[in-house]
Amino acid sequence: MDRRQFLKISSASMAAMSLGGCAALGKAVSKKKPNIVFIFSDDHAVQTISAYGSKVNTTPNIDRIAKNGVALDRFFCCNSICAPSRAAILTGKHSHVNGQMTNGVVFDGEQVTMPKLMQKAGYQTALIGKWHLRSDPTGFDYWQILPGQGCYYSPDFISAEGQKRYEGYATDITTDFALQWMDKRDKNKPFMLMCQHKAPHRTWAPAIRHLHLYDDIDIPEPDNLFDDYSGRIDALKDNEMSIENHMVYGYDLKVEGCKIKDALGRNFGNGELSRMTPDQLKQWRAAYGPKNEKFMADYESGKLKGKDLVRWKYQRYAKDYLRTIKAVDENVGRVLDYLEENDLADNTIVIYSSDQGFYVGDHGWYDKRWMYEESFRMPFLIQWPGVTKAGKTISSLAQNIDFAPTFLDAAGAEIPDEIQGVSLRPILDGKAPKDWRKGLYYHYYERGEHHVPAHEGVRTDRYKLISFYDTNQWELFDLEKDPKEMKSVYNEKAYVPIRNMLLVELARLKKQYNVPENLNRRKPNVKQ
Ligand code: SGN
Ligand code: CA
Repeated sequence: MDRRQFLKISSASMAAMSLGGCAALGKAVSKKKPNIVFIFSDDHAVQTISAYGSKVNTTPNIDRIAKNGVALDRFFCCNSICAPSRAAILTGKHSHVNGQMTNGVVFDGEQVTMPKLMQKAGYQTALIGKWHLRSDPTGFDYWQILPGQGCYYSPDFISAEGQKRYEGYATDITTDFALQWMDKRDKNKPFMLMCQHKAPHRTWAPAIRHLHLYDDIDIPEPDNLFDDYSGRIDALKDNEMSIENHMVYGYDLKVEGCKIKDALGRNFGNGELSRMTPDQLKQWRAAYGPKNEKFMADYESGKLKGKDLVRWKYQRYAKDYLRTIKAVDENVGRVLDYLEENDLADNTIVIYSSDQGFYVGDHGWYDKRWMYEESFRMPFLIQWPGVTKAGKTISSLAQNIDFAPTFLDAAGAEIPDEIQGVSLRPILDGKAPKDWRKGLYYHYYERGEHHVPAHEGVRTDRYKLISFYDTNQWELFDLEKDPKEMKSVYNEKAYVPIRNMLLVELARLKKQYNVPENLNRRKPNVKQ
């Protein structure tokens, strides 16, 4: 749709905006439709946000959203990988329905999506930053996206006019574009802005101003950094995402020129360096160079080996990951300040979230994909003037398919029946309705990078059942007794009733969401 067509449709729907639509805003302080600012990052683990009790860093600006509004602490994705999570957000549907089951396929932007419905409801829509869905964005009046995964330094952006490189740091530039768009938008219409950062995605390249952050401290290690994977399925041992074995020295760990290979025989360098200005490169080398020299000396003399070497890698990785989060947090602050300074805060819903969680040494890993809590959970902090009760934590089960219906609800628009998620509005005051959902469905389909097997499962308030169907293996976790999921109780006699209850719930959810039998199976299911 071109801009003229959009204006026609949006002005028609504005004219059609009924009193009923406004009434749907309920207790909202303003009679005007609220704006929505959706700040979204890539791979940001809940355990690295202080509003969720992080032990490793503080995020004062992200926390502002939780203080002004609420944090949901049982918010999950339906498929813990980038493009599928983004597609679920845009469509309000599970991966098998919206077609984005893996990162490898092109998103079908012709289907009904929330941004298009928001336009119909009279909203101006903008998307800035990481997109990763391979097709051009649809349903946005303005878009400016990173190609593919995007880069941290001197990033290229693609807009309707073509591709252009910008000097600077991606997290800052993405926010610059977002603020510029808010300045130049049509001030007579409500708006939805999706501001989507590349950070803190691999290769965790910090901004120059943060290169020395955390230099003088040790980041606390998770208790299960040295997980031996006993008591769970065999596939855990076969992962290719461990800090010990699968970090590339030159690439992930930023030991420039390092020839040591990882367990997969890799020893390439980091492409960000070739995108830096001479001055940035000088500062980068001044920060990493002396530390890398010490590392090489300790490694070559045999002083750094075994668990100490893993610990060194963990520190290098965790510090860089947290440094990139520092820039995200600062930029969240810039957006919040902008809204406050421009009298928009009282009528704007602000959300901070990320496409999935991440392992920050938990289970000895980096990356995501598994249905275990650290990558299954997503941060979700929301301030919604007149709806959220300041400072509350909400523990009702919620999922990324709920974004679309929540936004449509806020806009006073109809939520089409085909949307599988539900509006979160009824739980945002902390009092969940009695019939609120009791189980969530999850399905990861890929069988590729990082060697995580395909699996599906169900999570309730307390339990999680996972089916690794390629090998017909199951896991069951009692999250109250074993929050870190270190031992499956699937085969324990005491858990047979729970197991049966979860099997029924899984079947019920699959029926509810129209999951075809044997979906993604290589061979027909064998009953266990
Ligand atoms: C890249 C990363 C992987 C990551 C996938 C998916 N490798 O391939 O570590 O799991 O993206 O991430 S990298 O060397 O290119 O960084 S996702 O967030 O886009 O789904
Ligand atoms: Ca991601």
